[in-house]
Amino acid sequence: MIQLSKDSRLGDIIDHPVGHDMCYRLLLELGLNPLLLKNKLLRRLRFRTLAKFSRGQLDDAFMESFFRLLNIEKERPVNRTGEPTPAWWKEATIYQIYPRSFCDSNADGIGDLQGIIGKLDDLKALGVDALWLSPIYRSPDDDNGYDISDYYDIHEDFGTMADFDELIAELEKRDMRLIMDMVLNHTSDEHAWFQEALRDPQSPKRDYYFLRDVASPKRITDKNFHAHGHDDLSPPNNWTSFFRGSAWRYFPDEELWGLHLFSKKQMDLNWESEALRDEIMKILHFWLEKGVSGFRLDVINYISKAEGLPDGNETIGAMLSFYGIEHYVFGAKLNEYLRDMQARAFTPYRAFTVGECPGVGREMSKLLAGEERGEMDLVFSFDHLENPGFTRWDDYCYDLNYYKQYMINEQEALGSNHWMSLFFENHDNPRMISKVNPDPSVREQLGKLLALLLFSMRGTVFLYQGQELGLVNEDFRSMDDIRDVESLNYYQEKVAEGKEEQGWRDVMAGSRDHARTPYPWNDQPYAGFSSVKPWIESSSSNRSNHLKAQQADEQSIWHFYRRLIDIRRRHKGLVYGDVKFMKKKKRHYWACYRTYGDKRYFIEANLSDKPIKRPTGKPQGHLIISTHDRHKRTLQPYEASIIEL
Ligand code: ISL
Ligand code: CA
Repeated sequence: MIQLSKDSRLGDIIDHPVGHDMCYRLLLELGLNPLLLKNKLLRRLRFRTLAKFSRGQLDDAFMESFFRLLNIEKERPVNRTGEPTPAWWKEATIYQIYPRSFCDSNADGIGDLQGIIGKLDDLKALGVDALWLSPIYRSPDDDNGYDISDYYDIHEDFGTMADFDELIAELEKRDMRLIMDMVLNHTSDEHAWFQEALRDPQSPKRDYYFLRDVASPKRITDKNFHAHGHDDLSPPNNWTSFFRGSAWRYFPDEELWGLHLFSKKQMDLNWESEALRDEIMKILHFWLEKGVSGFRLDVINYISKAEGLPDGNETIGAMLSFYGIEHYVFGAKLNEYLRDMQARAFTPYRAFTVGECPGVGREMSKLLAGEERGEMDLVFSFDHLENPGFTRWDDYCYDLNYYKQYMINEQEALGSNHWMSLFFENHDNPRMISKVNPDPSVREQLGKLLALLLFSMRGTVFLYQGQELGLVNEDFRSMDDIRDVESLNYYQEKVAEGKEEQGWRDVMAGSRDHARTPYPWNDQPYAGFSSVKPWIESSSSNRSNHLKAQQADEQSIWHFYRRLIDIRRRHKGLVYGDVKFMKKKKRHYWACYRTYGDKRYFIEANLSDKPIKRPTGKPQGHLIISTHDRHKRTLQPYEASIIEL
């Protein structure tokens, strides 16, 4: 295997899986079109020539970090041809529930397990096959359950283990499955392991975390660190947290630094520890024994950190606004750790796994979830959620033409041994309709278009609660309405920089709370979510689009989703069929064929809010589903349909 270096041609770098995905991200970050990766002239350039034009940005230190990251990975993905192997999770529609905000059964303003159990018939009526629950384990809720303090117990706000067992049984009765959210990159600082590790220098648990003593010579580069009042001390390296500030928290009593990539109460676990990995296997077995069908693995690509925890590169840090990421985004032992879990926990139970992998793109996903790899089944990657040049905090209108280009790129480059996760929403992102076009008069049309685009591609569809109602972003009035630790910290940082107004605008654009407000069930107070004031409140526009009204209206977004799920169940060609896009360059026009055995489908859509001419004339065939009931020569704004040929 050749080592890549600054003398390599860009083409060779792009043909490397990590090189490809990193260059893709880099272009997005720079606001450039990722299609550039296919440019023949560019592919022939040597990296150092490119670096020369970067006005010193891509300096030697940058190149060293960049190529170190690339050269860790020695393997190349393989693309198989032929038909994909059938699997239940490829055909399934998986529905994500954010338990705090789904349904409150005991009038404390917080959603819970009995609330979910009471609504299973509605979910069955929609047609979903499996539920993915955001974490329901014991937690002090610094990050709403993504900070687990006991992996073997249910959060008291959500109920008891008996409620959980009842949920499993009720799901089984309805032929539905359960997928648990498993957070293994970090635990809460209140977890017994961490408490013991902190208190007792002799404890083997000390090795479960990254705890370092004060006598570290390195200086922090993060300007906000000083705002936290540790002026005289320096953390072990310059890594920063995704939730702002240094990634190191100082424990004054013990004179120790602890690493946390997320909030300061989410302490990173050290996977080098074999004893820790054994504990993790036990946890996985415990839930598999209870009858769960699989796991969504939280930030699983971050679990392998570079030896010695070296400083992050300044250029990469400045570019991504996170320092140190190159030292854990795709660590040297990641594949090994995943295979270990697969062999010891998932395979024996035939469990399904989807790994949440921020920063991982198409080619790295093939290494993490290729059928022959023995690691995971699926990956969530996020390169499609924002347009090039924008981040989640930016207030802009998402151009669906980028999504089209992204999907063409993905669907045409995957082998039959690869499978894609299809999603627009989750608990970490604003609502997709609002991102694309916040005009309330197009909400229904646009909601249906997005639904049809999801269900007509090759991959597994994941829905997030409320997406099937076409919910939109909230009109929060002030920071008092915001609950999320990420938004709160982000805003604090802006205030400290004297950019209060900017902070509020950014939070309104990107806050994760937009997706975390109560599910609207009916026209009762609080939309039937609870009989008391909920822990976070939603706007009247979302409350009025409640489930009950949509179930009563055959034309609603909810019925449109219900029909799509049903169609996908009856037409396996829409799941497994080969994908071929047409008229790729025609702006706003989406057209593709799906072929499976002797079945053929044509999917056509208008991605814009203006009518466009059908380039091919009116398609012939049997209309399976359409956002508009009559086919005309022009495609109406956001019109979309599936035709069986
Ligand atoms: O980009 C992000 C932070 O800047 C978020 O979208 C998110 O933190 C990231 O994708 C990782 O998400 C997962 O792990 C976090 C948790 O807060 C998220 O809710 C979870 O989905 C830490 O456990
Ligand atoms: Ca409750």
